[in-house]
Amino acid sequence: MHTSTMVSANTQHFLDLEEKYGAHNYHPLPVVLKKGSGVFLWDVDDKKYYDFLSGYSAVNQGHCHPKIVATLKEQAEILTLTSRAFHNNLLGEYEKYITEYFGYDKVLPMNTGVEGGETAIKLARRWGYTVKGIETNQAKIIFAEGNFWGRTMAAISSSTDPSSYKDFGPFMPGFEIVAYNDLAALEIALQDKNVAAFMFEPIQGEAGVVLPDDGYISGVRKLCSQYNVLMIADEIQTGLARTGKMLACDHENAKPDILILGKALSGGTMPVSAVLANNEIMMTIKPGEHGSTYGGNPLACKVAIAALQVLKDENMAENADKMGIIFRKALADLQSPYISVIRGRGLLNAIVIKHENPDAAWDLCLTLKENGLLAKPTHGDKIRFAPPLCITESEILDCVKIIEKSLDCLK
Ligand code: PXG
Repeated sequence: MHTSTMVSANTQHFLDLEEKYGAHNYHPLPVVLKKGSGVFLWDVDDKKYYDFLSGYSAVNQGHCHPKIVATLKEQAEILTLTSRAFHNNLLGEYEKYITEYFGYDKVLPMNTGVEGGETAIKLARRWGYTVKGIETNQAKIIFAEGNFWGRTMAAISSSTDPSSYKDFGPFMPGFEIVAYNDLAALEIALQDKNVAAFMFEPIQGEAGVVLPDDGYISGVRKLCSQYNVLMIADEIQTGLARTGKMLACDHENAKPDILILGKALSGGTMPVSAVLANNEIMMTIKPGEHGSTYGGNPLACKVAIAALQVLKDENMAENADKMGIIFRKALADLQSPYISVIRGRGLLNAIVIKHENPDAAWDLCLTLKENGLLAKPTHGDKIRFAPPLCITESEILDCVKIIEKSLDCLK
């Protein structure tokens, strides 16, 4: 078994630049990419790979989708940013499009996913004070254990992962944690009259693609309604067709009070996030009380419409559902002694590696890379498999062959 791979002098040049001049806040696989198209990526030595990460689900539509890129190029030559000090001719059109697409009264446009989370929490607190009647500064937001929604101070304040929060305190008050996939624990927490919202991922992505039991999402919906608490769904990684439905909450016909989207909202071309809610919630925030320089910029608006349209036009949710079933079955058929768990929904999947070597998942990812497939471990022994949603059946089966061949490195 090998723990490192040889890289070309060309690749090493780029690794050295990042090592010397960039902060060391990531530990990437030693591959330097320069081109992408659909499910494929190419490195600086022109080696071709299947992308099984999709930019953490930002590239659901496939790399450099021609319709999204054409829209981006076209709008980039006309108008890119006005700030919200003025109106622009695309914001309203986009707001109408996305609210009708998901069935909400209003949208608040932001950029990154974590800003979407911050926005949802501000909305929930404001609603808690002005609609639910929570006493000033007493509002609580409940989060699920194992949650991940980004790296800001608020996001790490709700984290239960020491690598996110350690030595970054003090933390945001008013956040509480309940076990994930535990409706009884949630019900106890929601009885507190100061609780404004429960914010959760319908499938926990970073925690290692952790699926709740059937009935959890609809159970959350029911409890939130019963105790007059807002249900906030962080669908930044699970949404936009990734799990085989437009939203992961759709699997249980549960409609969140606040929906957060990001990542694939631009098909991987630029940071675009959105928070959707009905008037009772959204209208609690008044002019000047929230915003962002780039939020709602005309380039993002035009690109987001194209990215959402592509998901529908190309039946990406349906394809994710079908390909996911084929993928998990083909993986199970391998009967590998090194895979202890195969789980997922649609094309958000993970395997758990069983091996005495704690670096086995990392080693396997290096071998997968050598064999032309890019994936990355999450939390040590788990590997996420999440290709772009345009992948075909023959490509999926080709990838399972690569995985089968690569597993030999663990012998
Ligand atoms: N919510 C969920 C469920 C996520 O997976 C975010 C919010 C934050 O999105 P932004 O756009 O602010 O990164 C995520 C992000 C990384 C990384 O290091 C990010 C994610 C997953 C793995 C790695 O950038 N998801």
